[in-house]
Amino acid sequence: MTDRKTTDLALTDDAASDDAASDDAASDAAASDVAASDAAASDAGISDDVAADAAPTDAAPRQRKIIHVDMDAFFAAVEMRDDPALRDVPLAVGGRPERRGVVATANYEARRFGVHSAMASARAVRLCANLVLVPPRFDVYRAESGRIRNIFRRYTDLVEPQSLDEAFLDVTDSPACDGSATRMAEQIRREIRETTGLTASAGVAPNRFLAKVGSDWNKPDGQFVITPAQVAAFVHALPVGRIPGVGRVTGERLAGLKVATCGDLQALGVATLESHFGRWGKRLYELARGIDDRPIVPHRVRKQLSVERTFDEDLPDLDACHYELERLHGVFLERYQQAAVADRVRGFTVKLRFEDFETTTIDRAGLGAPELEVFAELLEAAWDRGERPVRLIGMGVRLAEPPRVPRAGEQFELWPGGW
Ligand code: TTP
Ligand code: MG
Ligand code: MG
Repeated sequence: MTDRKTTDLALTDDAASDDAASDDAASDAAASDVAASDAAASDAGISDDVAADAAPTDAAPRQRKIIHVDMDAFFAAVEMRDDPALRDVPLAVGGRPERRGVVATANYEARRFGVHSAMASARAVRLCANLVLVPPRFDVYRAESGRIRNIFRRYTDLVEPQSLDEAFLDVTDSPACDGSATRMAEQIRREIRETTGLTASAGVAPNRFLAKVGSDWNKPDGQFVITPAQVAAFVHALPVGRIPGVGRVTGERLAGLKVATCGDLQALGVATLESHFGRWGKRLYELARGIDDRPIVPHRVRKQLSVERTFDEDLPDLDACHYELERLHGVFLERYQQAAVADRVRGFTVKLRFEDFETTTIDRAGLGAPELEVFAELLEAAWDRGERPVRLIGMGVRLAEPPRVPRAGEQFELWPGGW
């Protein structure tokens, strides 16, 4: 373990950026339930006529196929993979109890004792006397996260990561697996297991909401498919607590309105729901009917990975540049390992900016490891172009697109009927 302060900070950061995290945290802090709901409502971007448009009629415009993939007990599973001694014990990853740490996650064994994410570690240790608590290793989780994202991108460009351990994929137009989203989800989970040694669960459905619910349905190491034909029956019986963003506070308010399932929720008009829950009420109205038109908004695929540094004082000669290049290389390697892009490297670059701001970049095609030697040669070539003091050095690798999964069948239907 390095510096506790840094680790705890990072832990907070990560939890804050995670939808699921804010929802879970609601069980400990009532106020965050409302925050989670608001967040869910405000990013909806739903136009006013959605409810009318998206009703499941024959005229429905186009049926999307969305997969939500979520790793099982992610941080804990990584720790169990890397240390056999942790495999058969109740395990939590988090901050130390005596430092007011919180649990980031717990393995399934520890969950049986009631240990869960966002719980104070001190409480977790009281609930489970044999609990083994290990500090998080974010660099490793980030690297694994990069590897699973590379797998997702083999299936579609429309990948929207939600946190380190989960992402939405819009595979409506993906030709993989003959267009079967069910088989894509199975294959993605298999590839994740083969690549990382970790298990993932998936939900397959016509929209984000149902795909997200689906990925939780058969956890761990399972998947659940909700076809368009099954949506109405599925939501009718779905407990409202399963709606992402509905935590303890909203759940209790709904219980006060005699609402336990989405079927019950359907009995309430949009005006009633808006009077109780504001904008979030409109969204609840739609979700209760299995309607969610929010698109999958992809993160751009990385085309290059580089680091650069501007110096307080210009570097006077080539020797000074070599010295700084070596230091920068250390920083670069750290980023490079976290990004998990080794199999996509297609070239190496060095950039120099001279004292007069003239900038030159040298790029050499090549595969393989980004060794210091390669960059040192490029540095010399770049230096020769200016031969004067240097104010900035940059170095990096050029990356290829992630390879696509080849089509399974010879024919690609644009509107495949099967799931
Ligand atoms: P989750 O996907 O919510 O949980 P999980 O993967 O541990 O377990 P599950 O099998 O139920 O999906 O979160 C992913 C990771 O994010 C989790 O391993 C640790 C981290 N995290 C936090 O740091 N704080 C939190 O409050 C939550 C919910 C997660
Ligand atoms: Mg998970
Ligand atoms: Mg998750």
